Amino acid sequence: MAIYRPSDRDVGTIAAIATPPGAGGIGIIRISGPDSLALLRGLFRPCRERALVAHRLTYGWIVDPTSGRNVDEVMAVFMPTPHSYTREDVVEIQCHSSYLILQQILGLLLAAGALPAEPGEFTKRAFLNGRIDLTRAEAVIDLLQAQTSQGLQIAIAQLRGSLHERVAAIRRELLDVRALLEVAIDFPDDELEILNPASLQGDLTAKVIAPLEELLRAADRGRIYREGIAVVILGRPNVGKSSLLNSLLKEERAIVTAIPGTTRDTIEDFLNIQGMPVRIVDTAGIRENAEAVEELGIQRARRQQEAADLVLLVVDGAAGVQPDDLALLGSLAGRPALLVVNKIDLRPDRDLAEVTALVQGLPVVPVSARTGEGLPQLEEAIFAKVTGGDQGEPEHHCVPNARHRQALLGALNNTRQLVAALAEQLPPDLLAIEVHGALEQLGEIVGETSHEDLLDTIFSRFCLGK
Ligand SMILES: Nc1nc2c(ncn2[C@@H]2O[C@H](COP(=O)(O)OP(=O)(O)O)[C@@H](O)[C@H]2O)c(=O)[nH]1
Ligand SMILES: [Mg+2]
Repeated sequence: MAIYRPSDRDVGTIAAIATPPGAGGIGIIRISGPDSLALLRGLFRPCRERALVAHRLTYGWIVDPTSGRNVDEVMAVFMPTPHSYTREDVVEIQCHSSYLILQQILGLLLAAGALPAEPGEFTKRAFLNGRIDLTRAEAVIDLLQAQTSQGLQIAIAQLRGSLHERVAAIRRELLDVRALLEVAIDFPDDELEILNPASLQGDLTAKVIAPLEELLRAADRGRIYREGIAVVILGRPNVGKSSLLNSLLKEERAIVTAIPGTTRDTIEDFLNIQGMPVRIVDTAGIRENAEAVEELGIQRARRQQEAADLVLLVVDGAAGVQPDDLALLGSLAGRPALLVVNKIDLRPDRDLAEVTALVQGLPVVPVSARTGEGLPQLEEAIFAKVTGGDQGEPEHHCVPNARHRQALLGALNNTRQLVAALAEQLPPDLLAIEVHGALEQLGEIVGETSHEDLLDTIFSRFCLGK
């Protein structure tokens, strides 16, 4: 794997439409690179002479330089390096948001020599030019994709550098240790005096191991806010699975009929439960002797069940628990699940003790998908089940993602080895290998030692113009 080296492309001038497609009030075209201002001047006719003061909007017209035709009435702004999103010369043109106008202006820019920007290329340049580290670049994507306000707060905190600062503090400690080891390697006679292994072990534990462990705990605790969870609704046909999905989403998402076997595919949507993004999936009712198409749906339901963080097993409270329900229960094989007793509006006097006894230990939640009764309790039960009662939101909203977590674990591992090696009084050049390993891992998080394919993976998740 090669360390990323900027290419010729990275120093060219790029342009893209930065606003989402469709008619709207304003559409923005963004240009970044050394030729930005020249490109703008080539097609912009400001309405006043003393125009294009840095960071000030200027009113004028975009004019096709070959035909002299007016393209659109716009506002343009020039943001010279280094005070811009990418740290390069940046121009933004605000025009009327019509697909045709945006395409025409972009076309004129490309004809004049701009390169079409790739998804995420503006943010990638901000990273390559050192304005933001990799955790902040990733926060930009998280910001755009956040499903809940908690997810958004985590992204904002990371964009403000919360994770970067913590990782940087740990790295500084390790750099000090590395410097110390280098001196010890140069002066082998005074090695013990220089290193003072006992005090070094204490420092490493307090200033490296403990903060790493804390970040890893935060990653585990905050994961559900960052990534969300998948909840799958499972049950026999006609128990009210699709009705339950619809009433949780408060919309008619899935088709509901009195005919068993209507839902043949899986249907899913997002739900916000106390800040946790929940992907909720309705499945085909599972029964024996289904015909071919329905059987395909049933197989999908089983696959969804295997991938779920939580299963809602729905039974018909009016009909009572049936042998097929118990068979489904058996197939869950100890996976996290809740038993939802639906249609309690039909049997309001129903005693649930009998059901509770049958399902041994599974939490039982009575609801009516028709009247909405019990749904708030169901949401609470879902939340309690996946958070395991630990409702604390991540402190400081600093939540490392899966990629960071991997690197933090690696760094922790190296540091533990280092402490063990110090205890065994191994020679400093061996100790230095562990320090190097830990620094390398932490460097990956902030992007100082990032490999080309890692950067490609990260920035390709962006949309165009970002
Ligand atoms: N009375 C009552 N009927 C319900 C309730 N939930 C669903 N139903 C009815 O049960 C039938 C099957 O519902 P559906 O959601 O399609 O079940 P699915 O096959 O499990 O997806 C429909 O006629 C629904 O109107 C409920 O809470 N109360
Ligand atoms: Mg259904």
